[in-house]
Amino acid sequence: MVGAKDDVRGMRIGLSMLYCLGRPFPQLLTELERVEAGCVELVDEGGHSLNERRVRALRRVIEDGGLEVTVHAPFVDVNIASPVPTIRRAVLKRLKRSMLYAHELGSKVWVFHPGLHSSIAYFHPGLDWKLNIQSTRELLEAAEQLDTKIAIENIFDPSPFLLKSVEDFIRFYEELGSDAPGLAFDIGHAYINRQVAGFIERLSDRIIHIHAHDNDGTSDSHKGIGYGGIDWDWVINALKEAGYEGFIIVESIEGVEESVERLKRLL
Ligand SMILES: [Mn+2]
Repeated sequence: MVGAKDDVRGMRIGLSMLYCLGRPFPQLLTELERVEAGCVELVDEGGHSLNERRVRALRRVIEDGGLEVTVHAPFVDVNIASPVPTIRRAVLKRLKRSMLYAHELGSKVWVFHPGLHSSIAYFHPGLDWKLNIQSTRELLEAAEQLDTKIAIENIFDPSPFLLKSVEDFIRFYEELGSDAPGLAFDIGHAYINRQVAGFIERLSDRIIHIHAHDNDGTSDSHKGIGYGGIDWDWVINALKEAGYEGFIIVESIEGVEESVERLKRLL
């Protein structure tokens, strides 16, 4: 295991490497060497997809920098609620491999997206919801074996994702009970849904991870903190009052250094 101790309390800023996903992998390593945050979220996708060799290279940089790490699971063409059994099996296999790499990196949290409604959802009401629950249980089982914390992220409306609103998550957690993944609360997505306060008020006990990025309330533009309509003073205070302890990962794709600085000042 690499990275710092688990028992650090309070809110800590991290930086998602999403902003440099378009750059070649060696540049990710260079970028990690100069990150001004104690934690980084690696994106296991596209040109930065994890493999054994990359995990070894990343471990060296992470250890040298004394960085804490979280991992964002693959998300391209990933639908854990796919009604096609071969696809769902392939998706879960890919996700479990990602979870294993995350474990090897000493990742504190592994974040994944909920399943999506398929184009045959109309003909099989409830099937996608059921498969989403089933796959989540399977991922939880894998996570328990690795002793890894996993968190499912809220997406925004309109989109075919199964978990977007506060109400979706309340139903999801009612069905799963205590054996459930944590909530990776994405503030930018919740803002598009007009439910930032709702998530904090009604689901704060489930939030174990946070993504922070800004937008104008209509499109998921992942702007820098302060470049959209989100009232960050209010959000950070509400999270403090709710007793949130964990990472708050800047997931902007522009102005990332400034965003990290702005959030640091608010904590
Ligand atoms: Mn996010």
